[in-house]
Amino acid sequence: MSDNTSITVDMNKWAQDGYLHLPQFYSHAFIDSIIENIDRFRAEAGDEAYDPSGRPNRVLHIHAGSAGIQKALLNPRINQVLTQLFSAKPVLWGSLLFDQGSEQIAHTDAPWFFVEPYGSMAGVWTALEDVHEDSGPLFLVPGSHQSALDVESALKKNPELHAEVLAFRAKNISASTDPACWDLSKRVAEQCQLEWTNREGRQKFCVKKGDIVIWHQWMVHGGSPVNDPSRTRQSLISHWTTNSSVAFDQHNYFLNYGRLDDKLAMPLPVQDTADGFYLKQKSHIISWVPPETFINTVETA
Ligand SMILES: O=C(O)CCC(=O)C(=O)O
Ligand SMILES: [Fe+2]
Repeated sequence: MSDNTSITVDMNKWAQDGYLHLPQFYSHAFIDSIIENIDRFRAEAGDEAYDPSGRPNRVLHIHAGSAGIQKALLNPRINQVLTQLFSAKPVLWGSLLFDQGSEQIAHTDAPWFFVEPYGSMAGVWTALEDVHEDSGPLFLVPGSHQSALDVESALKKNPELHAEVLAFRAKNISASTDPACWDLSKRVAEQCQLEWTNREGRQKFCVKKGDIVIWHQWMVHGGSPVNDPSRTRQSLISHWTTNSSVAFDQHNYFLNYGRLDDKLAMPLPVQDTADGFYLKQKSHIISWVPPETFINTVETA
């Protein structure tokens, strides 16, 4: 932990730009202790932690398999910052570890971690090393969080798909318990993705080891192209919500938009500990190929 001094965040900047870059939020010693825990996790996982060329694979929810990383993510400094941004207690939803640039297309996280009220979910990007401009830096579109997605408007651009969705909606059922509609929700997600893919106004973040970047639920963001594949871009991302947010899974988000009520809410497996709140998760080593969109998992077992 860097120190325990109190931090006051710039709420005006957060409201206007939808992100905060906090330089040297963590000391190098703190980051090095995270890296030691990552090395230990990979050593215990063995070959599975690496792709055939020997590159470290990505890890989804590494904190669930490493008590040291879990403690690091639930540290009091980030807790203090997120409590201010949310005006509520933060809950660690999940984490994502990258050894190299993600090259993830421009997207927002909100549909995959959909919570109400607006703004009660955020991503925190922690630089585990200095980011080189050719390594595929994180990019954000400042201010883009001000326009949350309107699924209905996006669907009106594809009348055939819209008609299929209206037929589903006529059934008046929850989409999360009806696997037969998941392909439809995926196609709606792909249609909605077009709203972000070519979004202009990107700002790249060639930040330093120990810096963090926090983005709002509706911030358009992604990974820039990796110009030099020999470079690493080690980063640990955590996604957060609050203990007073109401969550809905992505299928209901995409198909039952405009009528998400308590009956459709998704109970979150929130664990309440002395270090803070987190969702019960399992760690997964995932393939190197960049997924088209971030895949959300909630362990309900
Ligand atoms: O690190 C990146 O390149 C993007 C990561 C991202 O989109 C996320 O974790 O939500
Ligand atoms: Fe994302």
